[in-house]
Amino acid sequence: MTLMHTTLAAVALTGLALPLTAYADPCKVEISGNDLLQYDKQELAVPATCKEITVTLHHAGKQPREAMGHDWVLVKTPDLTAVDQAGLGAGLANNYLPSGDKRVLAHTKVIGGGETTSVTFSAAILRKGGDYSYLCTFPGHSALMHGKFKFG
Ligand SMILES: [Cu+2]
Repeated sequence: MTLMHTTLAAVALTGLALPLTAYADPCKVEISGNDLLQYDKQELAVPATCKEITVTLHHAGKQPREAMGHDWVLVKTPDLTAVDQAGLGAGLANNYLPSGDKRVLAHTKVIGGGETTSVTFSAAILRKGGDYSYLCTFPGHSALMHGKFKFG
């Protein structure tokens, strides 16, 4: 009888957990930046089965975007430094990104403390297992603010 009860309880708990995991869409990922030039994640990963990918960037700090702005920019890893350099002269009004630069695969705008933004892009631009990275193009940030983006 006791065993029976335990089994039923386990089934009930499992049943409860399933809908919760079902809601977590693996094609939607989140990352935060703070006032110490840090992202909270060194790596983001989405499965290659995703058709569309959404990245939500949250700025957990308090500094305004003019002083400690952050964005999230997706590039092929070999393009990281060049895109960062090209963005320097573009200015905050252009989110520190050169306009029409094909090396920029996806990007958010630059946000300040307490703000949240997101970008949704087609996964068709990515190759499964390709070498991708993300960075913050605010001047001086990318040395610390970058990470690997894994697709598939
Ligand atoms: Cu930044």
